[in-house]
Amino acid sequence: MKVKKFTVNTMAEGLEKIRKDLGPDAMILQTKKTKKATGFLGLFKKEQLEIMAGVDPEAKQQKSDQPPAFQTQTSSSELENMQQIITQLNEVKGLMKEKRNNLHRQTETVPTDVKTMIERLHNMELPAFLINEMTDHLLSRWYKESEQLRDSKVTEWIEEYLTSKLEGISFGGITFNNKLIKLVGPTGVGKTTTIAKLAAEAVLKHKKQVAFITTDTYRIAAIEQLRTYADIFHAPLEVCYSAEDYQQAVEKFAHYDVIFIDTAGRNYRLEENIKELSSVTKATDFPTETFLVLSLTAKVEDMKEIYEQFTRMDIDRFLFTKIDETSNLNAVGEMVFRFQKGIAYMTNGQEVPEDLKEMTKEKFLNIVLKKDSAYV
Ligand SMILES: Nc1nc2c(ncn2[C@@H]2O[C@H](COP(=O)(O)OP(=O)(O)O)[C@@H](O)[C@H]2O)c(=O)[nH]1
Ligand SMILES: [Mg+2]
Repeated sequence: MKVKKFTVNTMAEGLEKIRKDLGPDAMILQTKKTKKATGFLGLFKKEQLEIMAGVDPEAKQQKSDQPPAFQTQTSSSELENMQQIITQLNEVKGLMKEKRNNLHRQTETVPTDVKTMIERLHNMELPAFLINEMTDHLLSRWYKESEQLRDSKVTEWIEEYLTSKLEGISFGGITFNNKLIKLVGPTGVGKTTTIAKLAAEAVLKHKKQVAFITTDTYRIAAIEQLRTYADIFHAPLEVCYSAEDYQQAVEKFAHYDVIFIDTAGRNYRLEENIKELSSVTKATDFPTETFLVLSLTAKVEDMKEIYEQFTRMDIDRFLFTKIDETSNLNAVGEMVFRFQKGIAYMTNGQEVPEDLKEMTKEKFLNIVLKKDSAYV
């Protein structure tokens, strides 16, 4: 048997050393307390532990499946030391508990501010990913600036953050930089009605010459609806059944300032319908702006799905309709922040041309922040 003496300060330290030196099969043979002189001229005596431990290499080979010797050889002084360790551990636990209580007290007193911020964010009913982002941002700003937060300050910080998120996202009405203005979206959202409103704005306000193209050849009534508007503006209309028709019509209207393109509302959950739409209204040499028209009476989950279906059409911006038919505009913020696309217009009624509101970043933020008279 190999035997060794260990002089240590605690039982835990002893067990560690024995295990390291003699391996896991070591047995404690004896423990005793000693006093060691420390300090200046050895005036102070420090209590230490002396542990005799050993290991039998042969026994290890014979009974390799027995539990470690530490568990079987427990002397009374060892028990006493174990008791000491347990007492020490309990002391540490007590300290930790006290610390936890202190921390708890701190969070209780500190953030009425933080509570205000988080409540504000949740009341805004923005998408969860944005609330999480904003909570992190506001908390770190609050820690850094350690400012006494008034409610107005919270609003200011939220506004600043959202404004920074909108950098590079374009809002506002038609610029007339693009000759082709294409409206796509599901059936009945108000594409044709909105085209009439946009054309009125172009003709009456900006004195532009306009022409119309429709690819909605599935319903006679849809063609007649657009023809009525075209007649009012003394503008030409071409009905296109194929990609060739479409190319020819665009070339025919090349000298007009703006060509409005109305598209069919079909079941866009069917991918082939989107494929067909994109192949008929293929890119031309003229710059085109494509608006995805969405009705605010739809559920936001459906809007997200529609957006995904229409990505093939290279959506530039949103155009939201029927704000007059809902009191819940949460979808507006959700769609813009999620898909990083701005809004050109919102429409708030069936009247042509008046029920059309151009959307600026400021107006959009007012909607998100739920300020009064946000969209007028
Ligand atoms: N309340 C309300 N109705 C609208 C608005 N825009 C369009 N509509 C109506 O929605 C219906 C469908 O419009 P239409 O332009 O034919 O939709 P399209 O199928 O997308 O071309 C019509 O009755 C429109 O008058 C709006 O902003 N508010
Ligand atoms: Mg239509």
